[in-house]
Amino acid sequence: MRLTIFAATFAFLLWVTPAFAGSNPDLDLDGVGDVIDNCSEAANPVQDDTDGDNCGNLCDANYDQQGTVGFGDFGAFSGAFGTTQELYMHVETIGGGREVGFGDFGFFSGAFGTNPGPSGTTAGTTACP
Ligand SMILES: [Ca+2]
Ligand SMILES: [Ca+2]
Ligand SMILES: [Ca+2]
Ligand SMILES: [Ca+2]
Repeated sequence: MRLTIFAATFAFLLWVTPAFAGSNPDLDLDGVGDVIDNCSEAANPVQDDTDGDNCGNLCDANYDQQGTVGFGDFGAFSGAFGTTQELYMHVETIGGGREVGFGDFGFFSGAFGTNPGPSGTTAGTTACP
């Protein structure tokens, strides 16, 4: 029974995904169309957005929502290193259960001095342009 439901769900997704993608391009190929993708240039099928600014965790190192990613954000990230706070996880982990680590720091350092995003859901906003 469970296998039947799984097979039916899988078949449905196979059927629905290309149809949806056709009307909504998916630049990062994560299955979430650009206009509803909270990180439109980073594959994040789970769409985690811990601080709720419509900019997904995978492209949002702007924790204080002020300007570009800066020293205030660095202080926050440093304090979260080694903890399990999802806000600071910039490498998607399906199922969770890990700590903020060097992979996340790699993203953070690359994002320093830049704006978060881009997000398909917040075009033109300050928090996630
Ligand atoms: Ca996408
Ligand atoms: Ca994405
Ligand atoms: Ca966010
Ligand atoms: Ca943010």
